[in-house]
Amino acid sequence: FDGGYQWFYEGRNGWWQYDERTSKELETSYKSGDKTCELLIAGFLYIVDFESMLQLRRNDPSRRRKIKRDFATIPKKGIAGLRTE
Ligand code: V3L
Repeated sequence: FDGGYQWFYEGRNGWWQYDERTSKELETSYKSGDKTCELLIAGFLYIVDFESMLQLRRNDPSRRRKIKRDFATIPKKGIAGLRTE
C-alpha cells in the first residue's frame, strides 16, 4: 500500500496482519469511504466497521476484535494465524 501501511486484527497479546487478499479488500473499501466492509474469512462472514475499528462476526457480533491500519513494520504475531516471529 502507499505509505507502507497494512491492516491488523487483534490477537491475544499482539496483532495479526490480515492476509493479502483481505488486506486489499479492506484498503479499497477504506479508501472509497465505506463505513463498513464485509469479509469472508475461513467460511465465516465478518463485518469490519471503520468507525469503531472493529471486526465482528456477522452471525455472532459478540465475537469482535479490534483492528488497525498501521505501518507494515510494526511488531506482529504473523499473518492470518501463521506465525512469523
Ligand atoms: N483472519 C484470519 N483468521 C481470523 C480472522 C482474520 N481476520 N478473524 C478471526 N480469525 P473469532 P491468538 C485468530 C480466526 O474472532 O493466539 C488468529 O489468526 C481466529 O484466528 O472469534 O489469540 C489465530 O489463528 C480464530 O481462530 O470469529 O493471538 C488464532 O486466532 C477464529 O477465526 C489465535 O490467535 C475465530 O475468531
